[in-house]
Amino acid sequence: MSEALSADELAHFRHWGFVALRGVVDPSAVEETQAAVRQHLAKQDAYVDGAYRLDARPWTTEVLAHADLVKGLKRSKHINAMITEGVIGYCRQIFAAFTGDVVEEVSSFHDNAQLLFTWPNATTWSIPSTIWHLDFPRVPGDGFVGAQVFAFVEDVASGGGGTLIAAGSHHLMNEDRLIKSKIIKKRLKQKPGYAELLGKDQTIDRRRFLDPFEVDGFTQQVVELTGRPGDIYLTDLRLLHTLAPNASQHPRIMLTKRFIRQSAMDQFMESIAKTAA
Ligand SMILES: O=C(O)CCC(=O)C(=O)O
Ligand SMILES: [Fe+2]
Repeated sequence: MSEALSADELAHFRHWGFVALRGVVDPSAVEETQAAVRQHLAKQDAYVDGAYRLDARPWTTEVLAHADLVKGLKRSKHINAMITEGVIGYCRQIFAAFTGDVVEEVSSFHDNAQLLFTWPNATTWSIPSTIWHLDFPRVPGDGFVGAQVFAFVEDVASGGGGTLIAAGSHHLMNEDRLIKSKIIKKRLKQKPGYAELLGKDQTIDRRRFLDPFEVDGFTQQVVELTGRPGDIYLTDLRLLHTLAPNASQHPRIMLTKRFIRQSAMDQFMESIAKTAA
């Protein structure tokens, strides 16, 4: 069972497109996932005597540094353990708040949660200009398409590779029509703030995007997801987001699952079918 989200938490989600819920995942579920990841890495000599071993792999600054270490966990039910009934309950509350009393069936792209893993791959942390993307198009209707859960399997401190989100971007381009993710990104690039965030100019201080900026009358701000095992973030599936470099001494180990409004999923599938035809 999940506790009721407070009015402040719901208002925060509406305004910024995300809310952090600390320590809400059942510790036994966290332990199950942690144990599965640690055992899997231990088999590859990357977790020894209770600690991750950075010297198990050569240094690289590749974006997906040593992602192969967790490949074998893709279908593990232990990864899904942290998507507890309680966590799903929070998503249902978000759905109810956006869609009225009717909680539409929540569906997801993947049955299993997905592990988000970044081996340390940077000496300094920075906000990238690339790989910013959307997981879902805008669809006709009131705009709401669903929620994404990000959960922490291990500690992720600032600079440690936690996902970066463009908070507030869910307010942009809700035009009661289908707009593909690629087009949304293209249009964002024309807007103040996003032109620089997504642009190639490396001479600017890119930390500036951690401060609020205005686009089309809505406040935007890059937010780095950080937390401890058992913490989660719920995000609006319309948010622009990206991978971050991991400038810490610890692997970044999070997981995610997307919950999609059934009507939005239907519209999305219909658009794909049309494109294919
Ligand atoms: O690895 C990350 O932090 C980004 C993940 C992402 O884009 C997603 O889960 O949709
Ligand atoms: Fe994504």
